[in-house]
Amino acid sequence: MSSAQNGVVRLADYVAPAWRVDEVELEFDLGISVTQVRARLHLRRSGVTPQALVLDGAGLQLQAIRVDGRELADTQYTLDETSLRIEQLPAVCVLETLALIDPAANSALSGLYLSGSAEHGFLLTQCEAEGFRRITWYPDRPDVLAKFHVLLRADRQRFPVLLANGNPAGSGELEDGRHWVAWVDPHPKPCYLFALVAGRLEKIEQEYRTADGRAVMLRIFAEGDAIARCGYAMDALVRAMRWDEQQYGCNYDLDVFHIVATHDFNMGAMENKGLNIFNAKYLLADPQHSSDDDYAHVEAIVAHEYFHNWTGNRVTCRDWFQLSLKEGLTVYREQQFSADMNSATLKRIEDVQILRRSQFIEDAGPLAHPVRPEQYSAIDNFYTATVYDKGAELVRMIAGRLGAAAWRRGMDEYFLRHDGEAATVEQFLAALGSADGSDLSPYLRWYAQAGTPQLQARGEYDAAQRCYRLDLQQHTPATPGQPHKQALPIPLRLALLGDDGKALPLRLHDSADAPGERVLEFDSDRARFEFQDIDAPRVASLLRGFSAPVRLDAGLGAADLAFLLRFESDGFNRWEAAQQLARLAFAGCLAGAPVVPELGTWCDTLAELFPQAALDPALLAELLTPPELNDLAQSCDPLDPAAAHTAREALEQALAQRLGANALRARHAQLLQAERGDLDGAARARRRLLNRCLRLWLRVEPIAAAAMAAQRYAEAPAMTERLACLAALLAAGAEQAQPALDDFACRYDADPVTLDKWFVLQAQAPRSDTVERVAALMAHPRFSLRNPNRVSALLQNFAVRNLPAFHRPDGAGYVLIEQALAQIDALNPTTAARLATALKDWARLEPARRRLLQASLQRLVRRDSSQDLADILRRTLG
Ligand code: 0A1
Ligand code: ZN
Repeated sequence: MSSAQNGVVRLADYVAPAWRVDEVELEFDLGISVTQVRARLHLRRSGVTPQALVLDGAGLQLQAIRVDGRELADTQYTLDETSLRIEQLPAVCVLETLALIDPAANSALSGLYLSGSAEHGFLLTQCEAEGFRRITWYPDRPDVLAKFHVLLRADRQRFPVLLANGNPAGSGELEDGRHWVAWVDPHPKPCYLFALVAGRLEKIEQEYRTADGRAVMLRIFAEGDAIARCGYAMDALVRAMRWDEQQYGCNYDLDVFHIVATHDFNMGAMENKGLNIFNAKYLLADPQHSSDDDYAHVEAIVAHEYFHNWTGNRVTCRDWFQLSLKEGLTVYREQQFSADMNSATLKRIEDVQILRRSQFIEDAGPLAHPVRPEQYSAIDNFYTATVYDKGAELVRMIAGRLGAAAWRRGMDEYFLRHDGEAATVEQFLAALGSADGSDLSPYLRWYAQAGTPQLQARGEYDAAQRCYRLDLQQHTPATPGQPHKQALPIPLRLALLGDDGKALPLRLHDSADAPGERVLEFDSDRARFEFQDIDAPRVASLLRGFSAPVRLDAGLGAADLAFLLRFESDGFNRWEAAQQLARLAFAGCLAGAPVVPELGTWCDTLAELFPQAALDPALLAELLTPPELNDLAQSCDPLDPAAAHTAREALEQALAQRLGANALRARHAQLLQAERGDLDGAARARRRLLNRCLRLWLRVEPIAAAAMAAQRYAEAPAMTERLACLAALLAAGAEQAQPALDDFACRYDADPVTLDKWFVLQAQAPRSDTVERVAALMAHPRFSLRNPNRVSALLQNFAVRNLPAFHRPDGAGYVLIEQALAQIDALNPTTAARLATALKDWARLEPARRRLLQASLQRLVRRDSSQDLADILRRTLG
C-alpha cells in the first residue's frame, strides 16, 4: 500500500490498485553474487482516468527499462530507493525492466538470498510480506493477482535443481554448461506467494491422487543427508491432503507439490503456491534427532502450510490488515487436523497454553494490537500471537456458534464467492453467516478490539425457586490507543455438576429441557441467566473447552476446584481446574504465607489421581504440571522474577514430596519398562508421564534419580529420552549434567537443528551464571548472529523463557541482549525486531530491574536502527 504517510500505513486509507497485472513473465539468470532479473509486466489500468504507475522496489540496480518494447528515456520515469514511477502510460501495456541483485549479500533473508555457503549453499526466496520488491519492481501488495510465467537459467553443475511455483513447463540445455527450466502457475496470485529455489538438493517423492482424480507428484527437497529425515513430513503431508478433502472438500490444484527445507529462514515455513519453503527445524524428523514434540510440530506445520493452499492462496487477503483472515483461519484448521490425528483434549490444552503464555502477555502489554490492526509501520512485526493464535480463537468461536454443518456450508460459500480473489474479514463473516442466515457482524468487534476480556461469573442457587442464577460481567482493560472497550459476544460453554460429578439437565428460562451442557451467548457488559427446575448443583463448570479467549474469574475456591479436578468429564476443564488450583497455591507461596492451604489441596488431589490407572498418562502429566512461570508471572504486580521463580519451585517441590519418592520411583520404573521408543500416540503419552515423573523424582531422591537420568541419557534409544534426561539433569543441577551436555555437543556437532537443542538447554538453565554462559556460547564456532534459528535458540530462549537468569538483578542479562540486538539489526531487522519483543514487559518489573531494563531500551532507541526494530522499541517505550 503505497499510501503510507510517515511510514505509517492505515487500514482506513485503503484504495484499490490503480493498475492491475494480468500476467507477469520473469526470467532469472541465477548467480550467487549476481543475479539478473528480467520482468515483463502485462499491465492494465483500473480506471478510465490516467494514473501514474508506482511500483515498489528495494535494493535493485536498474539495467534497462522498456514500455511495449521501447526504451524509456531517463526523463520518462522516476526511480528512488523504494519505488519506480512512470507518469504517462497507455491503459494497457507491457513494462519490461532488467535488474541486478546480489543474493549473497542479502542477510535480511527477504527477497532472493543464499542459504548456506557460497560454495555449497543454494538460492531461495522469501517474499511475504514485502520481499518481492527486492526481486523486481512490482505492485507489492496482496490485492494484485497475476498469472506468473517463470524461466530460470543457471549453471547446471552448481544449480541442478531449479524450482518455481506452479507446473513445470519445459527445460533444456544452454551453452557453457548452463540449463533452463520453465514454470507456469495457472492460478493468479499475489507476488508474496512467488518463490524460486536453485541449487544442489536431494529429493524424495511420492504420487498422490486427489479425491477429484488429479495425479499429483509430491516432492520434498533437502540438502545432503537431511533428505533421509523427510519421510515423516511426507506422511504428514499426505494425511493433511486427505483430511482437507474430507473435512472441507478442498482438493489440491496443481500437478506437483514441492517442499524445500532450509537452515536459513526468518519464520517457521512459507506457503508459496505449490512450493512451500520450510525452516528445516519444522520439516526434518527422525527418532535419533527429533523429540516427540518435534514430530508434533512437523505434522502441524506441514499441515498448516498445505492448508494455506485454499485459505490464503486460492482466497488471499485484500491487504495486510486482513492477515488473520488467512492466518487465524489456517491455524484453526491445523488445530482441528491435529486434534483429529492425535488427542483432541491434549491438543486443546496445548493450544491454550500457547495462547496464555504468548498472546495473553502480548495483549496485556505495550505491543497489544487488535487481531485486525488499524495501522502499522512495519508489517513484519504483525506476524504475532495475536494475529495467529487469537485469530484462530475467533474462528473457533464463530465455527462453534454456527455448528459443524453450517460451518462447513459457510466455508463452501466462502470459497465459492471468493476463489481467486483477495478478501476481507467482513466478506468472510458474510459468507459464513449466509449458511444459516446468521448475522456474524458482532464478531467484528473481536477483530477490532485489542486486550483480553475479563469475564467474571458468580452463581447462586435459590433452593425455594429451584433456580440457579448465573451473573456474568465482562470488562476489557484499556490497551495502547484504545482506552474504551465495548462488550464482546462471548460464547460460554457450561455445565452444572451434581454431587456425583454428572452434569444436571439444564433448562433456561422459557426454553425446553436441554442435555447437560449448553452454550450461553453473553454479549453485554453484564447479564443474569437463570436455570429453572434444577437440583442444587455442586459446582458450575464454566468455559468448557475454553470456549472463548478470556480470563475467567469464576470465584471458585480450592475445594470446588479440587472437586472439578476429580470429577469433571470435560478433559480440558479438568486440567483447567488443576491449573487454577495451582495458581491459588502460587499466589499463597508468593505472598510468603507460612501455610498455604491451597497448596495442600492441590497436592492432595493430585496424589489421589496419581495412581489411577484409567487416567490418560499424557493428561496426568499435564495435570501434574503447574502453569509455566511466564504465565504465572502475569499475576505478579510488580513482577519480581526471582521471587516468582522461587514460588513456582515451591509448588513443584511440595508436589514431589506429597507424591513421595517411592511412588515416583515406582511409576518411573513401571513406565520405563514399557518404553520401546515407539511413535504412536499411546507410547508418546506414556513417555510424557515417564519424563514428568523423572523431574519430580529428582526433587525428592536426587542422587538415585540423577544416576538413573544419566544412565537413561547414555542408553537412550531416541531423542525424546535423551533430551528429557539431559534437561532433567540440568534443571536439577546434577553433577552428571555437564558431561552429558559435552556428550550431546559431540554427537550432534554437525547437525544445526539438533545442536540448537543444546543451545536452548543452556539458555534456559535457571542459574546465576547463565548470562556468562550465553555470552560465551555466542562465541561458539557453531553460533552465528546471522542465523535466525541460532538467535532464537540461544538469545530468544534466554530472554523469554528464563525469567530468573535474564532478569538477574545486576542487569547483565539486559545488557547482553541490548548489545546483541544492535548487531543483529544490522544484519536482519526481522530477527532483531522479534528478539526485541522480549523486552516489552519492562514497565511491570519491580523498580530496580525496571530502571535497568528501561535504560537498555533507551540506549537502543537512541541508536540508528531499522524500521522494524525502531517500531518495536517505540511502541515498547510507549
Ligand atoms: N505465512 C507464513 C509465515 C511467514 C510470514 C513471514 C515470513 O517472512 C517474513 C515467512 C513466513 C505462515 O503462516 O506459515
Ligand atoms: Zn500461516
